[in-house]
Amino acid sequence: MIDSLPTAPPATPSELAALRRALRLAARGRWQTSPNPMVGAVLLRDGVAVAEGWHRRVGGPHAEVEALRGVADARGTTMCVSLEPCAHHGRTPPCVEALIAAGIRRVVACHRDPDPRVGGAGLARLAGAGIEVTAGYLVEEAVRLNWKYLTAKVHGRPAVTLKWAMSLDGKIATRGGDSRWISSDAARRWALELRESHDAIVVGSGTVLADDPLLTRRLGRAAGPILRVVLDRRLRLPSSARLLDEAGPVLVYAAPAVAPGEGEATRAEAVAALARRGAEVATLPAVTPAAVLADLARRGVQSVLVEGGGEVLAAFVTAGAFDRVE
Ligand code: AOF
Ligand code: ZN
Repeated sequence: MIDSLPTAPPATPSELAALRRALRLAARGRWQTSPNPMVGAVLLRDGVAVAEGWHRRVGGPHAEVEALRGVADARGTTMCVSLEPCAHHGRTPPCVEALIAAGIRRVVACHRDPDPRVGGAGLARLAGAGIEVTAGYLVEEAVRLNWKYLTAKVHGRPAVTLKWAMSLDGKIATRGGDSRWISSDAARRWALELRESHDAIVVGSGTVLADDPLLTRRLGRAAGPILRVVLDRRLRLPSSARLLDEAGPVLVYAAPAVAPGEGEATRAEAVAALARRGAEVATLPAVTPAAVLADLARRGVQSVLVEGGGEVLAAFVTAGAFDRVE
């Protein structure tokens, strides 16, 4: 759709600088915006910044609206924004209407929004209202910033990061099977940062049985607790697991009973015991990376950190179901 927009003068050096500033502002929303994107905006009058804003948290005003609030009269100004302005009624009204009503003269954006509710319609609506529109700047930087949001929107599944600690000889646990303490303090801190920046953490039940981990956030950056997901085909997760003591949602993916009647009573008991401890058990025909990611996407999860163990990591690698390895 960008291709069909009327041609407008390309971004000037001051507009490019404003976009760079907008990207830095956008990053301030880190930890608080998921599942929404990080977005920043700078308003220019005659090439000089007169207001700026960013999307602070999901559900809050969009970056463009925050910037508009900084001036009494926005007529004739240029809005430089790191993402195509939205055209839909979501948690907030469409930004394109606010921009048109404010009398903006020109909009410069990094790239199109792959959200199917926007998808070029925002830029088209602005152009249709006689506003100069140009896009396609600092795209690499903008994509790097919002890679989780963009992956989720473009592929219809959460963005996946695989993380493990490995010794120089390729081992992920000590001889005694301890996989918790083979890395340094600095590496463990980095691993905790990853928990702050992903919506969900995924482990296999083998890891829970071996390490009895908490899988919680500890750095206090993200707004709430992380969704803890246990892949547990045979429902082996004990209701005494320490992770069930911690506040925050726990989701267990299990396979159905093997054959009709077989182990149904013990299965129902295990489900009930986990439910009493606040965990939800979801049954999937097969507990595969693809099935798990599809279900998580339906639940609005935008990003997933897979922490192990070896079998779970191997399943995601074999399925090609990952975007990043840490
Ligand atoms: C944001 N912040 O600054 C911009 C967004 O649920 P809503 O109403 O907040 O809408 C979310 C969608 O709005 C998001 O998926 C994206 O398409 C669009 N733009 N979102 O959270 C912003 N500009
Ligand atoms: Zn918007």
